[in-house]
Amino acid sequence: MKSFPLIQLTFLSALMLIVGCGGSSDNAGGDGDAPVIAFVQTGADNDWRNAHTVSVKEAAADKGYDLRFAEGQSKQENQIKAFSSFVNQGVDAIILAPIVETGWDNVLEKAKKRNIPVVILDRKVNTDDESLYVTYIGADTYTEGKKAGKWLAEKMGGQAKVVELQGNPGASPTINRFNGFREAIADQSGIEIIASQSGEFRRSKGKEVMEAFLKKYGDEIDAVYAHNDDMAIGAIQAIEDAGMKPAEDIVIVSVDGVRAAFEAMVDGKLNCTVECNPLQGPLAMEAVEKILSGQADQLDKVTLIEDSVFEMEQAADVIESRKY
Ligand code: GYE
Repeated sequence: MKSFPLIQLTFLSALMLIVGCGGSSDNAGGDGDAPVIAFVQTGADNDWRNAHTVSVKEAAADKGYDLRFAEGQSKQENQIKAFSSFVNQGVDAIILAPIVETGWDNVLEKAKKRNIPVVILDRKVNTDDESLYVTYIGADTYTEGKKAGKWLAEKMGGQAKVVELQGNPGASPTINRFNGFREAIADQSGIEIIASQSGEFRRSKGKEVMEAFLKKYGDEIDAVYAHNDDMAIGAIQAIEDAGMKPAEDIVIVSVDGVRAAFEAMVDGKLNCTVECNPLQGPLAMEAVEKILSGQADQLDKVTLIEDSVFEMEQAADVIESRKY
C-alpha cells in the first residue's frame, strides 16, 4: 500500500475540509448543466458573516447555479488555496470576499489566464491592475466610520475619551472604519481616542481587549467605538463584569446592525449601530448573471451599498422588521 507522510495527509485533509462540498450541494439548485460558481468566504466568525454566507448561498440557489463554497477560517493562505483550487477546477466564475486587501495579484492573474471572471464581494482588494476582477460590490465602510464618528461626537457634546476596537488588521472595513471615524472627528478637539486595538471582528476577542482597556484606563473611558457589533457585545460583557453599566457609564457605538445589536439596544446596553447590510447575495448573483451572458461591460466597476444609522431609542420599533 502506498503511504503518504502524515504532514501531507494533514494538509490534504485540511484542504478538503475548507474546499469541500459543505454548502454547495445542500443549497445549489443546479443540475449538470448549471453554471458552476465558486464563493470564497473569509470565515464564519460572527453573526454578520454568517448572514452574508446564507445570502450568497440562497441567491445562487435562486438563480439555479451550482455553488461551490469555501471559507478561509479567517486566514488569507486558506483563501488563496481554495481560490487556486477553484481555478484548477475550471469553474465558470469566482466570487471572492477577501479577508485582507493586499496579496491577491498572483491568484487573480491565475484566474485571468484561465478566463475565469472574478467578482470581489464585501471587502476590497488593493491591486494596481484593476482588470484582474470584473466588479466590486460591498458596503460603503468609509462612510460607516464617518457616521459612527459624527454620531458619537454629537452624543458626547464634543467631549469624550474613546477606546476603539478595530476589525482584522489589513481588512478594508477595518482601514475604512478607522479612517472614516477620524475624518468625522477631525475638527473635534475634545474627542480623544486614547486606545485602539484589534478585536478581530469577534465577540470573544472584543471582550478580551475591552477587559485590558478597562484594566488600564478604568473609568477614564467615556465611550467605545467598535468596528462591528459582535465586538461591541463582547465589550458590553466586559463592562458589566467590571461592575459598570454599558450605554450609561460608557457610551457604545458599533457597526453592522445585526439582530443581537438590536436586542442589546432594546435592553438598553448599546447606544447606536451603523447598519452594514450583509444581504449582498442577490447583487452578487445579478453581476454573475450579466457576466455569464456576455454583458460584463454593463456593470459598474464599483457598487457601494449605503445604509442607515439606528439608535437605541428606535430599536424596539424596528427590531421585528430586521432581516438579519
Ligand atoms: O462588519 C464584520 C465582518 O467586511 C463589512 O466583516 C464586513 C465586516 C463586517 O466580519 O462584522
